[in-house]
Amino acid sequence: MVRCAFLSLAIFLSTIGFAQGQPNIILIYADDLGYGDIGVNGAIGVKTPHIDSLAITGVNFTDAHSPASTCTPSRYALLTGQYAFRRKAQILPGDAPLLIDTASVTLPKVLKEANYRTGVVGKWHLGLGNGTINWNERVSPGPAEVGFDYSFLIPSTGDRVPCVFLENQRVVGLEESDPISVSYDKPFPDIPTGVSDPHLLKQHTDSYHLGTVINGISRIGHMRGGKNAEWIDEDFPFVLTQKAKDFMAEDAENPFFLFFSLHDIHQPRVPNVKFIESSSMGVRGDVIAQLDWCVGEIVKQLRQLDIQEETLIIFTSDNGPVLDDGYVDYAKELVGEHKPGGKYQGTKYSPYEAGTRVPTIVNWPGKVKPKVSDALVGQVDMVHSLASLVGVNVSGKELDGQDQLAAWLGKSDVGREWLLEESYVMGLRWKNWKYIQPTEKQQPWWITDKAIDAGFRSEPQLYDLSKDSGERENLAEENAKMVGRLEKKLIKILEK
Ligand code: NG6
Ligand code: CA
Repeated sequence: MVRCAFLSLAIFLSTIGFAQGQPNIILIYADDLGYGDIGVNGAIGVKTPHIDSLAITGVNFTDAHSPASTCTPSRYALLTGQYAFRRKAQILPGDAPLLIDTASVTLPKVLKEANYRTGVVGKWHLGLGNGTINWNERVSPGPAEVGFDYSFLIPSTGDRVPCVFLENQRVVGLEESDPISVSYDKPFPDIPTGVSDPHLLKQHTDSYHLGTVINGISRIGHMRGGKNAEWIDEDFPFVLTQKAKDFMAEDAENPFFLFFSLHDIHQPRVPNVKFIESSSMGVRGDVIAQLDWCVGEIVKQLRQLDIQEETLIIFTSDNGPVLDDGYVDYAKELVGEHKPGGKYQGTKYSPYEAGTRVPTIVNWPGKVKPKVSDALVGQVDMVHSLASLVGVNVSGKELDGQDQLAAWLGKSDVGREWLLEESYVMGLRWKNWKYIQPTEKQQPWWITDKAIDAGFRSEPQLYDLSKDSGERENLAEENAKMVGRLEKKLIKILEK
């Protein structure tokens, strides 16, 4: 009897926990998914019914931004609430040290303070270790040292070595007799590369991705050993989704935070056979369908665990779309009328809107009312906004983010007054205006090689997005005063 009363008190308290604003939080982070790549935002080359359903029953944002137009800087800002340029952070190689200072505020640490169980499953790309990494022992510091109780990682990117999963910072399936070595310098003489053994390749690539061949795909960098631990790219959706589901089920009674960071739709785009030809756009469309399936599986698991009502899902992407990023998968040739960036100009790597304006959905049944929101929101505010949701105070800390919880939950249409769009050149939004800083520098040659316009101009650029969403007509010359104001604001942010 006493035990029974205790049990019902415990259940009552945990229900209160949920009711008071401590829902489970699942942050589904797609890779390189463009604004126009989902059905509700106008995709025509592929269907995304599961993502669309979250958007229709939640808030679908039209002006939500990743912090940067590339992966590492975006992820850094998302998890720390600080802009990545302050750490001079760019896309990291696969053997880079951990970028996040273990002493800094992080999203998982904030949520742990509110008694959340925290986990990350999928792409990391934030560096690991302190310098030289020994992949044959526990790799540290890593996710655990910045606040994740559990981690299952693609350590860097799908196109970089090492091509192995790390579970709680140890390589999965590693055999002692076959240790792993990684080199971003020289190839290992006895290990096939895309140059020495092109006949092994099932997808060709440009000259920047011709390192070690793993699973018929040459990568950036070189790797030797760990044969038994090598991943199979085609299995990513199943392996990662299962790990995510297991994490959710482990203790579904108490609040958890899951950062589900998918490989899709980054290159190499090698969909599982289940998804081949599920779009009209070749493999780039097929991996969007694959991504959509993963999202559907997460929702299915919430229903099975009977916790959908207590779960806040945020679905978004780390940067805008790119068709040709190096591997020869005919994304450009097969895209047809589909517009990966929607009506916006730009790509991954660029400061134009499509570089950072990404699909963004917030879904929380019963708590978040369905709507389309035009509020200007940015992922750099995730730490502050979720801290505010769960009642943890991060104000007074030297961070760049703001508490924009009301906008994120669709309760306010205002959002940010201004927003930094970090790229190789900096962009700044203020209301309907978009300013891009001039530079005398040339854009990196490997971007130029792909015919990508990364916005490098010696004169300032100013666009009025209310009339010119495609950023075609530079109004800087006739609006010198506005240019001056925005440049001043930008300098203030950069020099903070
Ligand atoms: C680039 C790589 C590209 C991709 C990107 C990272 C070259 C020429 N290109 O440097 O293949 O890996 O980095 O993508 O090396 S991101 O989405 O993780 O930022
Ligand atoms: Ca990316």
